[in-house]
Amino acid sequence: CCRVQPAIFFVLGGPGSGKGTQCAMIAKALGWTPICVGDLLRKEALQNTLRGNWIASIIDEGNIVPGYVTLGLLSQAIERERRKGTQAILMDGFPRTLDQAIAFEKQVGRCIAVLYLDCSLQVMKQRLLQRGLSSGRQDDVARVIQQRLETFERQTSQVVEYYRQKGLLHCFSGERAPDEIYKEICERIQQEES
Ligand code: UP5
Repeated sequence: CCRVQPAIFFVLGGPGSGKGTQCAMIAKALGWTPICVGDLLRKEALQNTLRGNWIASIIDEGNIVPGYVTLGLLSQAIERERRKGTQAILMDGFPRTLDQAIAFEKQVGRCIAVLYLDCSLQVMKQRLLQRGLSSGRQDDVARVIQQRLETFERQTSQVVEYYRQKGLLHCFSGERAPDEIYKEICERIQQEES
């Protein structure tokens, strides 16, 4: 019952900046656990209930699901990991707003660091349009991609500033090959640990 909380790293960046790709690579290398918040929400959206349909409609407009819903799902997921004795969690794509960042701090705790993937809007858009050809994700279509990019600029950039001011932000250029980005992130994590 008395296991310590896993260390939490937030992985942020615009839609298509490579958060999921990097989380998978780092998690595999370091034995950490990735939690893709978008996946948790998409799973909920599949439930054919009022709540599920409501979440689906928000995602399909490229908007942000209210923090209390996301935090509820996240708290359960973190608790499952805590019971398993997970050492560290890579939180892929959360928090999306400043309110969510502050609510997480109050309800769950502090993150250790924030890994931010910096990518131009053009590159992100191109990647998502390309992925949309085969991903089957309903939000990987031009109209919703545009909306997701705007939502990111309007809301999530404030979160990035918040962590920059706290000195927790680690910025990486997300426009290089996945392997290069991954190596730089791992080096930075090792520096932090030593
Ligand atoms: N790719 C990746 N890295 C590359 C590289 N270095 N070079 C070239 N190509 C690269 O990658 C996207 C695509 O780019 C892939 O085809 C990949 O091969 C290629 P990925 O690693 O998936 O990027 P990622 O940043 O994870 O993109 P994703 O589309 O998953 O980001 P989103 O933030 O849009 O999606 P997410 O699943 O997190 O959220 C979806 C929706 O859920 C949100 O729009 C929102 O409506 C909702 N949501 C909330 O409301 N609250 C939350 O807290 C989280 C989500």
